[in-house]
Amino acid sequence: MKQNSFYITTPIYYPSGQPHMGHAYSSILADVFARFMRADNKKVFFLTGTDEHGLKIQKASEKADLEPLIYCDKISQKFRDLAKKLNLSNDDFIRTTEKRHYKSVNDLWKRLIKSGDIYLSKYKGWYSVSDEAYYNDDEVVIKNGKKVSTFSGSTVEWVEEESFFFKLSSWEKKLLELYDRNNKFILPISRRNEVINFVKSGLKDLSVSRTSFTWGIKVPNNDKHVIYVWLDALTNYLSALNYPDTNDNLYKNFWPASVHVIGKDILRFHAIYWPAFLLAAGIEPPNRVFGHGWILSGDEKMSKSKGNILNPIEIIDAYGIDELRYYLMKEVSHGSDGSISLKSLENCINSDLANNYGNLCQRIFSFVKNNCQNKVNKSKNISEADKQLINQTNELTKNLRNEMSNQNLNNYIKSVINISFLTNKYINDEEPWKLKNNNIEKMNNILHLSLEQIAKISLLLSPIIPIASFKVLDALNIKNKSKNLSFLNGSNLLTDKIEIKQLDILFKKIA
Ligand code: ME8
Repeated sequence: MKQNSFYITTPIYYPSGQPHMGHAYSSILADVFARFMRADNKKVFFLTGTDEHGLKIQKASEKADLEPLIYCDKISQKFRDLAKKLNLSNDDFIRTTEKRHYKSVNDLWKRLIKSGDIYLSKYKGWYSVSDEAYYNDDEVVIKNGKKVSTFSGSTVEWVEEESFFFKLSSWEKKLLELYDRNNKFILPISRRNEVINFVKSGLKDLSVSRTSFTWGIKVPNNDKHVIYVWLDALTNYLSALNYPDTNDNLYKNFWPASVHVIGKDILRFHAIYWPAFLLAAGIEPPNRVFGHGWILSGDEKMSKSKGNILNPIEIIDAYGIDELRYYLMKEVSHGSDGSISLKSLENCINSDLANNYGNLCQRIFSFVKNNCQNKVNKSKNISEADKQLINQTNELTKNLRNEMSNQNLNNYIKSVINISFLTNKYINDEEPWKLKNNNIEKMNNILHLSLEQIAKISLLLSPIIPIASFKVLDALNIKNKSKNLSFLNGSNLLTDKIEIKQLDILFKKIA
């Protein structure tokens, strides 16, 4: 695994409808990891995009009465706009209808033909257009008179057609070896077990082409067939690095991917099919697949077909992007499903952002402005209370890199917000306002340490709430080249004599 570079991806989204909160969640989660690694001085490549082929998109474009590509141009743009609105720091946005992607899918297909892993036969079985997935007989039940997948609940249809097959069955042992060799290939652990049990129960060969529709990448040398949309879509992770040019710097620096962030519904494709395709093609598999849970509305997965969508754009316009990012990252437990509501969003904004971190910044910045003309000096006399706060902070920060490299973002946020809480408590206990007239040196020291704490907390929060944190760091006059996490190695952020700027209100309390 490459130590100094970090390649992270979101799923590429189906442009079959409006972007919703589930998409926002996947994207923000990946963005937080990308921003953290960048702040920790790693070379980062962060990719998102749209997945534009297959029957689902063909049907959606027919419904909209548009040519598939024109339809995709339109909806893909909405996902690009969403990426901006979510303040994603993506380095690229890939579309599977781009030339570079065709080139890469063609190459992968040819390699799989060459290795003898693809053969022509006939598919007979169930297919779900909504999941773009094949299901076995024992994965299908009748519900309200319709055949549905037990896995996703979506309608399936019977398909019989000539098809190319990928020899998935012969990769069972190699996949189990991979999960064993890299025991964090699938996180969280509960999902790893789920996948291992599925593979152990036996894998069938996978149909990887279709003949009954045309909207896809044609099979090389047989244009009756289009390539199965998942084989096409997964390859986007390579196309963005200019594969098949394996001498390209992007490919050399960033493949294998560090982590594919995805929702649990598409785990099978990423944790089984994808590494099998790659192993068969002689390409190193990614280092990790992180399968997050679903955002629920009440008890149900939020989805267009269920009509229970909280629209991310409306929420951002009403509450702010940092606010939404913080809420989703803090409140949704990343391994499991999480219910969201406006009430809990408001509570979270008030308790953590307005009353805790925001209040900490505001009270110290205005005190320093009103009592010290924005200038503060550190002294050599460190009190017991100072030492205690410094030690507690060190204790809380020592595991943060580890938490992030294992995608334990909930623990990370808990620790950082706790540092803010402890700093507020330190200020309440030390009461610098009582020292204005009799101990300026001590008062300065309390303020200096509080500002140092604010700098650390802001840097640690910057992957999650970049806008607010950077406002604070700018007001602290921290130079761009120091806006990183090297302080985690034990150095101080602020010089002994500092001058700060005015800081406007960061988070308004919601009444
Ligand atoms: O699956 N909560 O695209 P997609 C959390 N094109 N996550 C959710 C969610 C919810 N309510 N609803 C959807 C695809 N998601 C494929 C990906 S990658 C090579 C191809 C997540 O637009 C879902 O789990 O249907 C998935 O990870 C992502 O949004 C994209 O969903």
